[in-house]
Amino acid sequence: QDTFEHPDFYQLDDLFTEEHKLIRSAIRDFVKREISPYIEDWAQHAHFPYEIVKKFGDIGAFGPTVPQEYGGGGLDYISYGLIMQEIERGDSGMRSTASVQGSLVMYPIYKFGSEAQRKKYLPKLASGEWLGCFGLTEPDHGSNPSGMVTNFKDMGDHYLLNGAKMWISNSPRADVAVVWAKNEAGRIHGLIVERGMEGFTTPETHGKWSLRASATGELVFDNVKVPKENLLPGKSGLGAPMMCLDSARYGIAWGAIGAAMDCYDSARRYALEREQFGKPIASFQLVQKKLSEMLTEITKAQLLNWRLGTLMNEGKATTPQISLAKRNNVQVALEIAREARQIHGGMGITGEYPLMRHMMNLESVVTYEGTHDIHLLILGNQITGIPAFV
Ligand code: TGC
Ligand code: FAD
Repeated sequence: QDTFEHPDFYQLDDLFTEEHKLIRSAIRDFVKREISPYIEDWAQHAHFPYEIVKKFGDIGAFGPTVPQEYGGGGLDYISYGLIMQEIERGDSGMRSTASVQGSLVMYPIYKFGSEAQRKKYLPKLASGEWLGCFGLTEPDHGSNPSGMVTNFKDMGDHYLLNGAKMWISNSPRADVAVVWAKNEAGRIHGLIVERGMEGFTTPETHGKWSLRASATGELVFDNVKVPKENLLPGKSGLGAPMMCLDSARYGIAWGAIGAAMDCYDSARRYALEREQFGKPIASFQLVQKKLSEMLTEITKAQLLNWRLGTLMNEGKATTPQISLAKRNNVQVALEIAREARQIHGGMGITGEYPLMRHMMNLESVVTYEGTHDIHLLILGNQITGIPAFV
């Protein structure tokens, strides 16, 4: 029985509009109905529930900030954040499916695509008829995507694409891939690659202990002929994929706190019910310390998210501000998951409770979309003006 209650210690609900609260409750109900009853089983069996894609489309979880004329929700960034928060309360892997589709596939097509590309792809991606993925990371270039070797040559009437991408969420089931590759001059461009193009394969990555309900894989391009109209014309250079990452990292800052809230809620209930030494374990100071620190960190992160959301709405949020929120919120969520796991004692390692799953998922979340340390260096660069990446 999913009886989740979200902590709202600083009455943040007063800052949300009625529409925000309606959206949050619709997604929360969806997660209660369509994800929470099944997620442990999917994760235990490393099963990606493909049918969720269409359901996410129906509930408006794909591309909430994309204008309605292209099938998106036409909503603001607080709504987007709340949607990610509620989905990740269910599972980080499910949020990955939604945030890749919205921020990393629909966003670049909307932002950098031609009108014909927008009309062709966005409505089908928004409805969940098509699933998309985003190929930036390569086997030898993760934190340093500008070193990528995937490349395309101009063959006159088409481009010839070669190379490989690794660790790509949704790839094994994706119909469409937004792929970042270098042209003959070494300039990065985005290309839309479709399943079925000759020489394009998407082998699945097995054996993950994290994001087990999300499908992860490679993208392999062996002389793939990409039609010229599939190049995203609006922007080139590393800045183009980085702009997509700004949007996705923002969603993760909210999502991670959804996972943290789920862990806190479970720990609070368990501590009140579980008795040792003749008393509820919630009566012991050390358990109260853990719960108090969890609530403190969740509250700080909620305030950070809300303010960042208002800056996003005004078009004023900067990359370092987004880095600070992604880095902080994922790290506190990971710590909360570990502490909540301890409060559950031995029960915490089982699938009866969500702790271990959230904890293992968050190990990916702290790594993808820029590792914890890369975000620290983005902040260091902002503070000092000296990039310490190289
Ligand atoms: P740097 O020299 O800083 O910048 C190169 C060019 O890019 C421009 N730029 C941006 N433009 C717009 N928005 C941004 N946020 C931008 N960031 C950079 C910059 O102005 C410059 O332009 P120009 O015209 O001067 O050339 O680049 P760098 O090579 O030194 O790299 C900086 C660094 C390390 C911070 C960056 O590469 C980085 O963030 N690395 C981490 C890689 C990463 O986050 N990968 C994520 C892959 S996708 C993923 O993980 C999806 S998981 C999805 C899920 O399942 O949820
Ligand atoms: P590396 O870059 O090799 O880093 C290894 C370690 O070295 C890290 O601790 C890092 O912080 C540290 N390090 C690297 N450089 C520096 C430096 N300059 N200073 C200090 N420390 C440094 N990518 C996509 O493009 N699309 C996706 O959909 C996608 N989905 C993913 C799903 C999952 C489950 C995972 C695990 C990853 C996914 N990724 C995706 C890739 C992800 O973005 C990369 O894993 C991440 O950017 C880190 O790259 P890497 O794994 O190659 O680690």
